[in-house]
Amino acid sequence: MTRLSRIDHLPGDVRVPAYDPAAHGEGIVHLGLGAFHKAHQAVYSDDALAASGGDWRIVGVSLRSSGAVDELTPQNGLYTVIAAGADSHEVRVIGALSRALAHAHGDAPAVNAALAAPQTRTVTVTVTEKGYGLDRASGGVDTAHPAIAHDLEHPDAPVGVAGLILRGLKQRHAAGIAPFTVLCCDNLPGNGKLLRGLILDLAARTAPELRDWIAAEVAFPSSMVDRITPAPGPDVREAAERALGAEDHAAVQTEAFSQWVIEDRFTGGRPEWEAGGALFVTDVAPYERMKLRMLNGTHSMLAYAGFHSGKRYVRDVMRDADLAALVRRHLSAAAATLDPLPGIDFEAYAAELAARFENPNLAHQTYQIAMDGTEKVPQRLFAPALDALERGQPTRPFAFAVAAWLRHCLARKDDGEVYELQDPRAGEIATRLSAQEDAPAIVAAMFDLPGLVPDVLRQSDRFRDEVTTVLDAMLQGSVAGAVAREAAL
Ligand code: CS2
Repeated sequence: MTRLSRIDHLPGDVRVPAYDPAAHGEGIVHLGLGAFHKAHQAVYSDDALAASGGDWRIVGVSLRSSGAVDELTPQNGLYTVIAAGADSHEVRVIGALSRALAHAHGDAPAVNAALAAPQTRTVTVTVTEKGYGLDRASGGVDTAHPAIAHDLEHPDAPVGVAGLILRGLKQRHAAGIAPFTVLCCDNLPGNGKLLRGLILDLAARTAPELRDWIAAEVAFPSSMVDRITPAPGPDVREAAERALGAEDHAAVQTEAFSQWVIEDRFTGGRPEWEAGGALFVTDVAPYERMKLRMLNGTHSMLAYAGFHSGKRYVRDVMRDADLAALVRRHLSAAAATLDPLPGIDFEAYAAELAARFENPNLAHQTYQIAMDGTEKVPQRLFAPALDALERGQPTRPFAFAVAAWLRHCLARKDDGEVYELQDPRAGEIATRLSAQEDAPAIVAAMFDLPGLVPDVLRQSDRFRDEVTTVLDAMLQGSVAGAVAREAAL
């Protein structure tokens, strides 16, 4: 069977770019060429290219692996996005990606050249929360993060996001080329501001002469990104092959829903992402808070509680009456911590989220969402718990979710089966928990992880008691039993 590499001769029901990809130059460098970028920002760029053209194609960069490049290069950057709604199905080939580069596999010079090139006006980033090397307490770099540690030593041969962006800016400054705009697309609160703080701190340490110029000239808009995109399995590739009549090693499957809310601060122009439905606003923070607390917070809760109740996929969790009731409880508790957002009805948003989680056509593994808890729970669970505490609202739903996360940190199921705890702090967690058997000791050991739990929560007897009570029920009985009891409260 032939391999996807051109957009003519595809079956009529496959949507193809409504423009000639080769007729458009590059304008964006994207760092973190994973499934989410391919299903989200690249699709908006495809819509923008179709609507208003411009030289806005994307140079996609994989920082560590070469997989995406091996998949995409023989396909001229083309790949399929299968958008599977509960009752909709769209197969679409995306043409926005002009090249794929593997930074750690021989393409470092090409990445460097793309970041320095005058036509690169925007750098977008999706490297997941743990990819940045951010010290959340200081807002600067985490010097223990491997990429940061490397880039502090070798600022002229960086391997991490911050180092690459900084070196790109440095070269542009030296050549008198305007800086690019840096657009963070990861699920972090105030993500633009966080990335700006990271780059400014790295600059202060390795290129102090640039710090003030970056602070004054480089825009770091924040953005809220949303599209549930499971890590693709072999079934996705097979489905694409059936639809295209050609092999596609880079196909991704995602949901029909998609949302992108972006702070409109771009110094070198931008694609007309509105054509794909992006919303440009002056302040993204309330949208981010809503999404992180309602979608992602609930996702984390259902992933931990669901995984330990024997549910492989999110859709299975939603078919369990007790777990589904806890999902609804968490959604409303999270909504209650938010200030009103004009034009948004949180109840309707919650109903829409529950329906998205129920999507029978998406195989989203609870184990996948459960990874990297230490990077996720602060903004997803601790932040709303803190607000709930201050507002005199119930904190129990957040305490339940935190207890389920702690249960997950034990790296074994109720039946004794062990699994890998995927978390950048997994080693530290294993050491802390190795000698702990009972709930109060586990809570104490984990609440004392440096820089993780906000002081007010750590010192709240109420919150600690709630977490301990739930964890104790999970350990004395079972997670499924604790879920049933919780749902009956
Ligand atoms: C999920 C997110 O894996 C996770 O932690 O909560 O990836 C979620 O699917 C996306 O943010 C949806 O936009």
